[in-house]
Amino acid sequence: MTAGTVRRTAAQAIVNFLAVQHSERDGRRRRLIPGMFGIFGHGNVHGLGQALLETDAELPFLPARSEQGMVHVAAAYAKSERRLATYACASSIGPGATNMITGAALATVNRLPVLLLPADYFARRQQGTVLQQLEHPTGGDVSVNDCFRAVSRYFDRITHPEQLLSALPEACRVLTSPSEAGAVVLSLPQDVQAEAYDFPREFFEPRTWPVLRQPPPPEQVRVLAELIGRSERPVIVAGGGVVYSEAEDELRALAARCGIPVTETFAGKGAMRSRGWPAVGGMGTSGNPAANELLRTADLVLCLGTRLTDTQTGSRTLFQRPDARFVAVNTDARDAHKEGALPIVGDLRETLRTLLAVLGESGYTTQAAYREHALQLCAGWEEHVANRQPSRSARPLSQPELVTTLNGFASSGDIVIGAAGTLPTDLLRLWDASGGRDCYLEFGFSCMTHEIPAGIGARLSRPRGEVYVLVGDGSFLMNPSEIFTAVQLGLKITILVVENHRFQSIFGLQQRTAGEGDIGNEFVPLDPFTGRRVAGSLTPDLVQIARGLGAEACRVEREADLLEAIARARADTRTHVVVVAVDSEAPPLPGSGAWRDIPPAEVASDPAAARRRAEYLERAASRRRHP
Ligand SMILES: Cc1ncc(C[n+]2csc(CCOP(=O)(O)OP(=O)(O)O)c2C)c(N)n1
Repeated sequence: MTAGTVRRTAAQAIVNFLAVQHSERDGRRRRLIPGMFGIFGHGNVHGLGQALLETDAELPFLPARSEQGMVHVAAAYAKSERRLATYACASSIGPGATNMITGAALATVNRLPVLLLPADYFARRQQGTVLQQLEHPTGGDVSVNDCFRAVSRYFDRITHPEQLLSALPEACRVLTSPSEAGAVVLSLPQDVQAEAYDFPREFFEPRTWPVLRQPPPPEQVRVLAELIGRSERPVIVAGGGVVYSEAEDELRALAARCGIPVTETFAGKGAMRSRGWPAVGGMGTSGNPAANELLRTADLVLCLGTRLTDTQTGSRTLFQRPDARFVAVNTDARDAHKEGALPIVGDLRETLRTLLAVLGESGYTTQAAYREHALQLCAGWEEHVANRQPSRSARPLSQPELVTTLNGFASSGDIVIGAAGTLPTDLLRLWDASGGRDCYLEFGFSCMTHEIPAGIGARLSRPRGEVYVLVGDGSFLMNPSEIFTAVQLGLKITILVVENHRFQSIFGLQQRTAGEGDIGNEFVPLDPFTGRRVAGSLTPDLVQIARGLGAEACRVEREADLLEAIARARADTRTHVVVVAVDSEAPPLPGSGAWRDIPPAEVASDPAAARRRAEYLERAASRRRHP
């Protein structure tokens, strides 16, 4: 060891370095990586495992039941922390590593920072083929970890410990970059993890990464103010960027001052923190008809921090005015240019503050007739919602009734989580996020099994308030095992499983786009050789699964029993699972009026297929072609 250096293995250096990294925004400084989740195997127990033992909880280590699950935890934690902190996730080689790929994709799609540390095959290759190695036929340097390249914002393979001197700072830069955040992957060959190097001592000094609020170009903001000033029917689309940049107050101020209705995307759900004018609710295929009608006739669409995916834009059929102008404010230049928008690349909160200052001079507001029209549309939708309050009768609840019952019970500081299936739609439409009742919807990747670990991530970020996880029975059966993680770590969450005995969402899609028959969307017994339905029924006991994993669990059907179960859960410190047997034949909510492009077959034996195709072509023809 020379003066000014400290000898560390690559793995020890990673732990020492990560333990002293901080992020800072608006003068608030916090640990960037408060801990590491992981599952050990022969690929990392001797390396990262030894380093964690050696450094004695400098970086707290937390276990999970699946590698994918722990990435879900980290992503949800990052969302709850507004991207200012995340967890590291470590895996062994081979299957442990590839299990993290889905989580990496989810994080990158949703622009959420996660730091993944998959182990990799030996850099030196003296051992011959090792356990769990995929021998790539044409690339001697290719491992399964190269799959991460497609789903991450930064990937590096550390073949010498000293590479960490540049790789670790670069990883932190990307993790804290508002325009680049996503999965960051440092692939760690087994041998290199245990090899030592003389690192400069100052490399392990505490470091703070400023999360910069990039100011928007003032000229662009002036153009935006002019466009707003000339607009008769402006609508604001609030996306996840509003939440990430903590621009909720500015958004509300802009909407209120100018009389502009605000619609929310899945990621932006709750950005207005209120219900009723000027908040007009969720947009797009899963949104409400009032918000969609306003968008259909909008002459100016102000897109704030949104990726504008097909579920939002009705596969580009939603905005029907040929002269509609788009302006997009985003930290990501690609998003800012979508739909031919006037791009404003910059921090959302800064942009809105500048815009408010510019508009302040003009005194612009929309005309009373437009506001009245918007109010009436919203009132119509609200009436639908109000009429669907759960009846006090003895019949089983429908899923929308479950959502409104939970919403009524939730109080300030509580959060509800949804990700896949029909639940995100009902939450987007029905959940009233006013009064501090947060809602977190992951519908960028819409990944089944995200829900329960996301509850753990939210709980890690917010020690107080209830964390409600809403999950379908299909997603629950795909992987309920992180319940055990919540129990093991004493992180209380309350999971409500909607029992409808099928993949309701895809079953509905199947009927609309493919036809009748068994393709696995219903939980019914099937002949293994024909795939056809056989006599009998199937009722997996979800309560026993939950109890087996250590949770308190019960099954309810009626509103009174549901209320009793969630009151019991609230009063307890343990994780509860409430299986809600819903009436899946109950009439659904009225349609959103927005379409989504899922093309039925052009030729098929089913006589109904021709009609489906003709209807499809008609809707597709209304697709707007943007410059
Ligand atoms: C990992 C993953 N696999 C497949 C899908 C496609 N998919 C979307 S929703 C869904 C069914 C979800 O069923 P359930 O959780 O019971 O919710 P429901 O549709 O009944 O509301 C499927 C298979 C997905 N989103 N994620």
